[in-house]
Amino acid sequence: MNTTLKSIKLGLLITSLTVAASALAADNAANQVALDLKLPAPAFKGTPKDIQLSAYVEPLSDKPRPPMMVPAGLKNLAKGAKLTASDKNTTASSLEKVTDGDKEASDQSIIFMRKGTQFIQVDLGAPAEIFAIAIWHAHNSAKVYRDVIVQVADDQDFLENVRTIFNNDQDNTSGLGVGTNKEYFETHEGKLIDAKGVKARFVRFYSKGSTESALNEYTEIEIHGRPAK
Ligand SMILES: [Ca+2]
Ligand SMILES: [Ca+2]
Repeated sequence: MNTTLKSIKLGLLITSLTVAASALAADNAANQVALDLKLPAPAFKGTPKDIQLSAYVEPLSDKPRPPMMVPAGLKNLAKGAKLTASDKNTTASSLEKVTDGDKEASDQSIIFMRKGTQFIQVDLGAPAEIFAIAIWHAHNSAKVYRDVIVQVADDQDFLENVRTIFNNDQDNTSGLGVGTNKEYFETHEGKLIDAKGVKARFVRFYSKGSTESALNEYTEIEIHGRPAK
């Protein structure tokens, strides 16, 4: 084979590979849908009252959040998953409220955990691909939660293959590493985190009180994903 023929063949090969790759990308994009997130009614309006904020709080937006694109056919895997908490006074029946679908701002929709860094842990029962995580701590008033950290792991003790999906503990007061994500105001939209298809069975949701109280509040947690292949 002469050199010209070789380079023509190579050129054709590269062209067909490029065509195949862009067809695959188009196919993946075609299977993406906007995440279907059911939002509760907003409970407060307007500018937050005068509260002590850190230098890294996202300003409160007055526009709806743009939709997140995710693969079609995801389910909220947190629904019916086994829940545990670092605060051993948290009863099973109160933990159930975190995945009961009620995201309202009323007192009976919110559960409390003691002060300090506390977590709720979700056992999905089997490894899953996780694309979107939504958290509502409590949106009954304008407040900012401290040390919001979301980690996933392969084991319940969080020793194996621990990955941090979100961390806004920028001064590392919870000791899980310095976070680079921003603090944010709790609203009826909750916090939506892009988990990018991470594969894990266990998910932990940390917090360390808010600008309103040292206690930790939770209203609802959603984990949108699908069984891992
Ligand atoms: Ca709930
Ligand atoms: Ca902190």
